[in-house]
Amino acid sequence: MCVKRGQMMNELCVTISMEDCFPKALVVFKGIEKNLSAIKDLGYDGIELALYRKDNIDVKALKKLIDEYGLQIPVISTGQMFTMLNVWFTHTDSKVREKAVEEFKGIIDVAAEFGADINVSRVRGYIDENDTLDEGLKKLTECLYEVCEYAKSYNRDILLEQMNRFETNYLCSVKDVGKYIKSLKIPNLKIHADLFHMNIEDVDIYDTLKEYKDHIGYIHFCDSNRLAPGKGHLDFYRTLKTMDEIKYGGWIGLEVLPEPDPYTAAKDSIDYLRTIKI
Ligand code: LER
Ligand code: MN
Repeated sequence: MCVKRGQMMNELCVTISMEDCFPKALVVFKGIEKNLSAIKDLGYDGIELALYRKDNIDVKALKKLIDEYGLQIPVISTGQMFTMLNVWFTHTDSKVREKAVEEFKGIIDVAAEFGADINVSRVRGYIDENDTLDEGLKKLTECLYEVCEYAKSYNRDILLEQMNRFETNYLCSVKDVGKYIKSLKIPNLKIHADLFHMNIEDVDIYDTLKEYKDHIGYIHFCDSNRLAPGKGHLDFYRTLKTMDEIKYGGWIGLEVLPEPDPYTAAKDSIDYLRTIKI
């Protein structure tokens, strides 16, 4: 559902994780209960929740809380599985890949409770030096088939995030992820675009969004330096205009550095986006 906000038509969520998450987790807020009130007051429609295991949260208690605040959880992200559990989908050891899939399915169970889709970012891993790109992609594909099939039973999408060359060594651009996803033809596997990575890897942000418009399931927003929109050199007017043209009606997730502090970063982000008239 789209909410009309000025002339911007997308719902906004902000990244958050539990207090005892990976210390360097790229989220705006740490600690769920203590931040929901501020997130609601700032005008966000929901939270993107970063988990690494299904038992990181008490589902019943969180459901009650987010209902009380009238917030939603459109996406659960899983990047910390890589750092906290040391498992990933392109690992050369099949036992580790199996463990990654099993843990990921647990997170899908949680996501289904909230009607959330599930992101695959750092948990996709990197192509090992002993594998060719094709061998690495085959490992990823096997895992994705399994988790997409599992998510299908809940009617949820899997969002495969592009990540720049300094964070992984394959599927770095939206174009790469888009071509790969189109070749697989898994209906509930979508592109998760991230403007920070697109700015580094894609030839043209706007043309690429247009080219892969039918496959984009979610978008991370931040500026060129990972700060709040408006603090770097990305053109958010053109980006939002393009999203309007391609009729992207999905969520935008604010994944910005918590600088100078989480509240200010979240406030600066939403305040700036609201000034843009498309
Ligand atoms: C990391 O750069 C990023 O964009 C995250 O969404 C992935 O964990
Ligand atoms: Mn991202």
